[in-house]
Amino acid sequence: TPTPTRDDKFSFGLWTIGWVGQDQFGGATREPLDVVEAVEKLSELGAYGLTFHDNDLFPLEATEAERQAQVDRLKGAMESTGIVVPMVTTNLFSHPVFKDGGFTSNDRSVRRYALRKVLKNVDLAAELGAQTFVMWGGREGSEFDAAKDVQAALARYREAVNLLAEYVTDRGYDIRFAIEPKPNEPRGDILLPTLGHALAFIETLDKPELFGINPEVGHEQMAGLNFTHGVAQALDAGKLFHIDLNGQRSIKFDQDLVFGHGDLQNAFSLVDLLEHGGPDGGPAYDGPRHFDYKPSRTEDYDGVWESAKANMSMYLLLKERAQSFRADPEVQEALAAAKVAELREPTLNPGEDYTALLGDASAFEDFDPAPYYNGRGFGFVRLQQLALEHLMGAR
Ligand code: GLT
Ligand code: MN
Ligand code: MN
Ligand code: MN
Repeated sequence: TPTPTRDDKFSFGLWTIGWVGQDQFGGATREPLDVVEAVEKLSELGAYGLTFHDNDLFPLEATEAERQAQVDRLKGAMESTGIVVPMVTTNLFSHPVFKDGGFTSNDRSVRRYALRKVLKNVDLAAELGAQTFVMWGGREGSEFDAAKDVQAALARYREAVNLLAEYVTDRGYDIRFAIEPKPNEPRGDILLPTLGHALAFIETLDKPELFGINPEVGHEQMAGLNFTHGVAQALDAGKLFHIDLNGQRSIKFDQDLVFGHGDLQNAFSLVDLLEHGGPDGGPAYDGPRHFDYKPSRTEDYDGVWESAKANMSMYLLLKERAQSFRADPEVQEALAAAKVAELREPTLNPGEDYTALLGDASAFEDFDPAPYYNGRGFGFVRLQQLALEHLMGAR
């Protein structure tokens, strides 16, 4: 399998490799992981970045001195390994104070506390050189319709993130925000449940240019959606600021499997899009390839590091498979037969308006739709078969 290098821009959340295996039904199966060891190990495996929540690094109750000691230990490990922190995020979901959310809790004092917690962590993000600040509002939501005024909650969400945008602008921080959608879990229903909801919300903000999204493979797939399609729409909107790669098998609880260990076909089309979906067939996204997965609680630390490697291997193998797919002359011929490139051609002629279209008899009066019945197939299934043969290494 291919060896990852720093140029591949692979990053991991400290909460991923550091997940000790606690779940709804059982306790931890592993000892906590120290941040210095995490950084050293990731560096050794070929990753380039580490990301974290404030409380992955130090507990919410930490004193200033305890907090600083952990920040200094992380900085030391970054210096000695060259590992960077491309993204930072804030935990507004674990502590009981956030049981009804942070920015959108019905309790105003909780909302003010959440804002102060995030502002403090934005300073840390800037100090560590992070350019993206992720906001996953896992507790922003409800279980009971009557208990949450959703329009008011969205207004408070907007108020909060507008303040953050003003803050980074005034401080001169080179930071953009990425909203991470999820449909449910831990809340029964989470606000901004899909990337489409988040994209629409962003357009209502004071400084929409500072906001994009951090879509996660599993979160869209939990809602039964096609992740590759969603990412393509985010790219179309110029809003793919960051990405959470992992695996999910169908509509069920958030599995956070290794990337590619869920819907493999969709992972293939995703890597193909990220690597070859640009206008000239080059990369369409140049940000971190960030893994947000959970090493199975059945594993010991050898298994944790195996699973970290597996994420990077899957990405690189899929990239290699996508290259072989694109380079195959038979595929190129099938793509042409399927008119895939023809969709890039504008439907109207240059300068053509509706009057000209109405005057074009070839578009309607002389156009014969009949041959499309029982003829003029697109050959999409043949193309899909070729894609799967490449994916399986049969070509
Ligand atoms: C949490 C969540 C992830 C988010 C993290 C960022 S926290 O683990 O399940 O999907 O990306 O807040
Ligand atoms: Mn998830
Ligand atoms: Mn998760
Ligand atoms: Mn995530």
